[in-house]
Amino acid sequence: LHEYKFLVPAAGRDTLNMATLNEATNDFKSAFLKVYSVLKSELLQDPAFDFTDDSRQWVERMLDYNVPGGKLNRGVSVIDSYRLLKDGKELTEDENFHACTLGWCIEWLQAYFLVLDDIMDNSHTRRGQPCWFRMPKVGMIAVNDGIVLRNHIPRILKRHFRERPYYVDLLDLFNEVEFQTSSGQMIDLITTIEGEKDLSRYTLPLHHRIVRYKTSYYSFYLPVACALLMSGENLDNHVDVKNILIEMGTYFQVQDDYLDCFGDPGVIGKIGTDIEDFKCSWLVVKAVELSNEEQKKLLYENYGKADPVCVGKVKALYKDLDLQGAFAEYESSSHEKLLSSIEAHPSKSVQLVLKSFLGKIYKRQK
Ligand code: GPP
Ligand code: MG
Ligand code: MG
Ligand code: MG
Repeated sequence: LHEYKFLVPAAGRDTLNMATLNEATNDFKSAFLKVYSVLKSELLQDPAFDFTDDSRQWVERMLDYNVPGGKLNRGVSVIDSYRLLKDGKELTEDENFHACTLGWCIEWLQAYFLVLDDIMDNSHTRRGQPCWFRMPKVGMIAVNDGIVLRNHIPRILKRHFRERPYYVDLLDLFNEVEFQTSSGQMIDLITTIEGEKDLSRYTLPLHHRIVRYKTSYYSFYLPVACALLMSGENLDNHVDVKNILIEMGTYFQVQDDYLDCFGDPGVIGKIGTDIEDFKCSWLVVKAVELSNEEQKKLLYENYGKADPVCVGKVKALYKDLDLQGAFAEYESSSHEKLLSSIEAHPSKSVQLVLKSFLGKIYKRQK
């Protein structure tokens, strides 16, 4: 267990150069990945199911394909946040293992959402490889794999947190957040119903509502809420932190929408489908807002079509409208607003938690 220890003492961080920091982050990720192996082997020996060799192999391959291959930002944020809440004091091996375990529960949740989201969005690639449902022999078995991933979370929590005073709160937190995410996903999907497509409904308030629910709660609030629960905090006392994290999640999803069109697929690991899917993306909301009558007509005629020619016309319009410029403006003003709400928070350690999270995503390319 000693390998899970943090390699960079909090106090020394500012004086370290980027190379050392990156190295430390990599070492940390490899320690975090060791906890993944522990959790995976526990699940593969779960006494509640009589595994055959085939079924055990299926689950193992499915987990390795879908759980550990992302940026791991959400998972790692639990440990970072917990340490900051402990004023940078070194974590015990037990604290470190448990924070990593909660981090992995979030990564499991993310894997479950992504496996299903890629089916719903008819996507092709994810994390630089084909979407799971596109793999030979997988297809719609991926739907059940999503359900299996989802069910692993309470099994991990039960094994490692059952005896803790905040166990019920933890279960409740995961349930609440999953409900909010699936509700957000629902509004993301029902705005695109065939025959009811209407770009004039795509406004910033609708966009904000979709992304708040489908992304912010599970990606931003959940990691920090897990760290708060581990620190013995009552989440009812941290509504202000939650609100800042929700705004940060909105900013993150605007970046996701932007990268869907303007990102490098080689870097983001996925090929965008928002234009084809008639998604209420930040880009199309901005395009509707900035278009003249002629441009609006072009948008209405070409948005939401699978034909690459139509997609190309929409992308060309985005460039004509200088949505790259509009995004750069949004990015800096949103960053400033977030920083000032963070600095208004009374607790220095909470400020550090929020700033470190924001620092990880500001101007991200993937
Ligand atoms: C991201 O939307 C939202 C999710 C991954 C939540 C999915 C929720 C479910 C209940 C399945 P997105 O489609 O823009 O993400 P990406 O661009 O990564 O496909
Ligand atoms: Mg998607
Ligand atoms: Mg989606
Ligand atoms: Mg997206």
